[in-house]
Amino acid sequence: MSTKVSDHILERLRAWGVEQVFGYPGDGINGLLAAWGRAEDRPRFIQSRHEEMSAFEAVGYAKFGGRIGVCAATSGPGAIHLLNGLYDAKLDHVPVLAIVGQTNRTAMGGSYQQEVDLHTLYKDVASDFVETVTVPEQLPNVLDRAIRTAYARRSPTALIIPADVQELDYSPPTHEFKMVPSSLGMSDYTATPTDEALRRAADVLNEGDKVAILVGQGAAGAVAEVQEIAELLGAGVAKALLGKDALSDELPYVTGPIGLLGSRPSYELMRDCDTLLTIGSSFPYTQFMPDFGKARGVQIDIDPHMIGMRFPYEVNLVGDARATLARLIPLLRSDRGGREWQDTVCANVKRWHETMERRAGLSADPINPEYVARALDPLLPDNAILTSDSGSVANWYARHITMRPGMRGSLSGTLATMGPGVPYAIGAKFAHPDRPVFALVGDGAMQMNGLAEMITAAKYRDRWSDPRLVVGVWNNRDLNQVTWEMRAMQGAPSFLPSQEIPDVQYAAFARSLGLTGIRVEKPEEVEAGWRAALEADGPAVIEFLTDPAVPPIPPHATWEQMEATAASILKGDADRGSMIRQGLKAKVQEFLPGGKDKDKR
Ligand SMILES: Cc1ncc(C[n+]2csc(CCOP(=O)(O)OP(=O)(O)O)c2C)c(N)n1
Ligand SMILES: [Mg+2]
Repeated sequence: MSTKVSDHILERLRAWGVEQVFGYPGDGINGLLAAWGRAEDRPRFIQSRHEEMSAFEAVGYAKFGGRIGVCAATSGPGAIHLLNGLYDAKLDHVPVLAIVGQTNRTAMGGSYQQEVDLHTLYKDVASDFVETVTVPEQLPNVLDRAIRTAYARRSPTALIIPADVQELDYSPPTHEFKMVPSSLGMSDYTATPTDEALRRAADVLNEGDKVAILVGQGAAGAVAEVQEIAELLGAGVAKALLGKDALSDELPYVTGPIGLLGSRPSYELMRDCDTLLTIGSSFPYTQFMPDFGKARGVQIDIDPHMIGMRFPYEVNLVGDARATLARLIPLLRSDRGGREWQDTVCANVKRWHETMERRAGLSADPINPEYVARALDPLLPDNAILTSDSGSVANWYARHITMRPGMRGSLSGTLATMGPGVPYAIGAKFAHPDRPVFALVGDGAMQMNGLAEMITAAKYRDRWSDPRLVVGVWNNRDLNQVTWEMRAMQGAPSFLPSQEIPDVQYAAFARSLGLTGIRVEKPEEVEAGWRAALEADGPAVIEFLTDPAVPPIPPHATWEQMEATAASILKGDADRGSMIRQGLKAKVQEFLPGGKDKDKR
């Protein structure tokens, strides 16, 4: 039997170690689907409910698995549906390959059924590599390059394969003019800066008395080195959200998240430091970094395209975080004096944890959303993987979940799209079938994507050796993050037609799929609810009726404001009913996310 182009593609994916492709069928990839049948489903075809979910699953798989995620979709509408997930990969720097169909070559340019100019459509999202296969001899090169480029640039790449090309007999490139043969694989490699640049960086750091370190996902491979340099410099360490799992929250000098969803000690760390060392982060919000002129800066980043922005750094070290820190550390002086700066940071961190605990302990109507996250925190197994959706739940994930060594967590950090919570978790289950996975999701995101994707979780539950896939839903009947943003920025009352959402029976829906479904309506049932979800023998949805009146207070609110306003709002002192209708009183509005005091230090 001859090998068709489609057979060759699957064979080559297997040769690259690709174990599954997250996809959705359509006649634009019928040739490939037939090849999948001939190949006995190797790599395995994982069917979602929507191509955007396939892309998110590939992103989740790549984020947690540390290897390329592959997704596939038909021409036209299928390829269009992939886009948001591919942009998520692009903005968070994740290697993903998209394979999409196209109409037959004879129909191209004929305004044919489902014909979309995919090369143009994908030109931006897959700007590092997008190619249309028109003859068999382009393979394997274009596939190999798409994979190598995705790894090298940590970005999405795309192959467009017309339906009729998939059906052609495969013939490899020959040893001739205008042929481009290719080979498999590439070695690991390590980028490091020059000695001279390292010395300049060491000079800046050695002269600093109050050092702040900011880590992002690029620091994840350098845990020991980040700890060593933080201790050597007597520094505090703040974490961008994508770097939440890069360093343990149990270290006393780790100030936790930074930015609008961040912590007060991170805010103070940046406000009061005299030196900033950023490692593997392109955290975008300059206003949460030190004032210009107040602190000197050094940045370490693997990507010369991304370095040197956001803050006027004096030294921009291009290199792998671990290798660079290993060479930088010996250049730092070990005779630093007092530890007052780090002691202050540690005291602030302690105070923050106490404040957070008190905020979570306040009663609400019916359940305080902060408490839901806080109650889960101690129940999380050491090897837990967490995903968070976009929405107010990301605040609670950022502030109440304690990352311990070995735990993993991620969210759509840069695109901040709604909807990846559940599909990321499914991708994580395929990357680590033996680990428990938790998705923290708002009701809006659950209605947008999560509910349908529970069908996918039910379909594949038997593939996962650890049955635990716990989806927690904050059911506040509101698109709450935006409601608060409107109140803060526009001083506007909540515009109910856009903000209110229906109360859906998430747990009952899960049960209708044969999954565990738990609805928690009272605070005293929260902890037992989480425990029951953890003991389920398969995927579980646990929904909590939470109070939309709890504000996601930003980190620059003073300690007093944090305690007082939450308490007064929850007690009803702030005229809660009219607050919901008329927007917040000016006093509270002052420090809401984006409110008029946002830059006040
Ligand atoms: C695709 C997409 N659409 C809209 C938004 C804007 N947005 C950000 S958070 C949010 C509300 C999310 O609501 P929900 O999931 O219920 O979470 P909550 O904030 O209520 O906890 C919206 C609409 C977005 N980030 N992504
Ligand atoms: Mg909501």
